[in-house]
Amino acid sequence: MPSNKNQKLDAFYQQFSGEQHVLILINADPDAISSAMAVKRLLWRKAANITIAHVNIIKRQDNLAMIRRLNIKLDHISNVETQRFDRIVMVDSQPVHHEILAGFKPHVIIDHHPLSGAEAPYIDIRPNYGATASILTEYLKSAKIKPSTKLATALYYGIKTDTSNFERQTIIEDVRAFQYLFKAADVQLVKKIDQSEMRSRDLKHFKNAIENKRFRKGWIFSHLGKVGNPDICVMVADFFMRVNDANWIVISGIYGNKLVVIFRSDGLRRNAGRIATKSLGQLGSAGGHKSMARAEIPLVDLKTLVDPENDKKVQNWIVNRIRLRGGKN
Ligand SMILES: [Mn+2]
Repeated sequence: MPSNKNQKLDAFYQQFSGEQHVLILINADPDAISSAMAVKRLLWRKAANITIAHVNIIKRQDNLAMIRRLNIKLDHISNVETQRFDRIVMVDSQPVHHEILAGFKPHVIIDHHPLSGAEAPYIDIRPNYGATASILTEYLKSAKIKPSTKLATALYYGIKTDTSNFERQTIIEDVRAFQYLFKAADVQLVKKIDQSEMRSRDLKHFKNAIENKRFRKGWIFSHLGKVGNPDICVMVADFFMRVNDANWIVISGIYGNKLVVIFRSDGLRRNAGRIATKSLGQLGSAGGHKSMARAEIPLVDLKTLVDPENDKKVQNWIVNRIRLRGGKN
């Protein structure tokens, strides 16, 4: 594989010709979506048409917000006639990463996950990069393509999420790509997308959480009752962490046939993972680390101790259980 950036771009372009139908396959997340958009831009006027298809079901509200607000055209693989394509491109994934992807023989793979033995006429895998979007930003630069606001915003968000704001595996190339995109990206829109984790119907849980909370000596407990998605417990817990004099947050909810309990702490005093394990570990699964933990208890087991239908009793039961067994005083 050529090492020089322009040689790489040439070798990439050699895989395509003007009359081809190109299918870009992704496991959709912001890095994969934005990388696919960049490939589509690189192939503009260099292929007959280009379709981006995702193999996963997109559930995360922020990912859905990205697609909606940036007006990105994606199709689920089940709605795509895959036989009509001459060229398959995989970005941010390799065939072994997903059973649907495994059914394809890609002509091009561009990724930052460790090399899995994947083969293709053109492969560019850089496992030290924090995001595939950083790699594709370099391709755009080599091709002297100035990204549109939409593309720059998507790539910027891709790098931001995959590196978790540069808290995860990152190299200087990621920082450089990020800096380059910053000039063209709509940073305000990125902020809006990033914060679009909630649906309007989730708001009632916040209202109940605030009204029913027990707040004493830096501890906030709140049981949300039945929830349509356990993520709402995490969102409420993270929200309460913003309360200046709260050191410990314990938010619970009933999801399906389980009680889910989310722990958050400032991580300075006792260990959240240990408190979760000591207080609830015998009843189900529990664990975590210093500042974050989670426990899940099957309702069949909970029923022998407290009535799961009675939200007030469940909240009191959790408070007492943590006070007696978790070491809270
Ligand atoms: Mn990625």
